[in-house]
Amino acid sequence: MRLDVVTIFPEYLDPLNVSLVGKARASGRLDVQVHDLREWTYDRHNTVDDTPYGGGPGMVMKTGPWGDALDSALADGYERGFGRPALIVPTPSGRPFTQELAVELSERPWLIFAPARYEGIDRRVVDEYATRMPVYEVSIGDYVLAGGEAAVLVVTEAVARLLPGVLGNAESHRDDSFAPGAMANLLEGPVYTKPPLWRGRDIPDVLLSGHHGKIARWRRDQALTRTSAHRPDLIERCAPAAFDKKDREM
Ligand code: 6GU
Repeated sequence: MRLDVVTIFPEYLDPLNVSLVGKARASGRLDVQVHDLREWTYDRHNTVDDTPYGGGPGMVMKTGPWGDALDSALADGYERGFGRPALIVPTPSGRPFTQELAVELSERPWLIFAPARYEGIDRRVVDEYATRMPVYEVSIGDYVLAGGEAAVLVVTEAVARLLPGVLGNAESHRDDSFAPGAMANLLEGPVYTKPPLWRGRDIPDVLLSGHHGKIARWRRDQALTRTSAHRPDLIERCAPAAFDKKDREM
């Protein structure tokens, strides 16, 4: 998969060299190209923003640098044969970024991120590229960040770990909170490892019992308890058939 990121803060994307995403790049499963938006400015001050039409506070990112930067990234990716690109625009007014969307994006060959600073990018940029490729405007939660770069890191990590060969063990996806299956829409419960006793705290007996059926049931109960406490909205979304008599007695 190829990722392009166009930003006025290229150093903000340095974490893409680290850990899982860094290893995916090193192994050739992920090609990441970070571009400095200011390379597509032609005035003495490398201006990327201007005052909003209609008035109001803040600044709006200008069409010119974005158009030239995106065209350049597109020309390079097409030349190298990456296939059909999709444009990802992180914005608090986007659709919620979910595991389902992460899976959809992970199946694409080429993602181009356009993280904005200030009050956002002139709308004509998104409208222009939407005539040429799918555009995803995504929000990573109900709070406001100073810019979209942190969201690029979030989306990239969620997507990269789904790429074939990036997580060592394919089973690692299976129990993910939000993964499809029997535990669909439930949050993961607690986990434990050695030593068996730490500061007077021991391990739940069932996990030492070797009884796989009981362990699976206990994990499901823990997931249900945790989900009820932290995300009751997720329980509402479960099919009634997902629960049995024992659940209803909890
Ligand atoms: Cl994607 N961008 C910004 N600036 N703020 C956000 C966001 C994105 N998602 C939640 N808040």
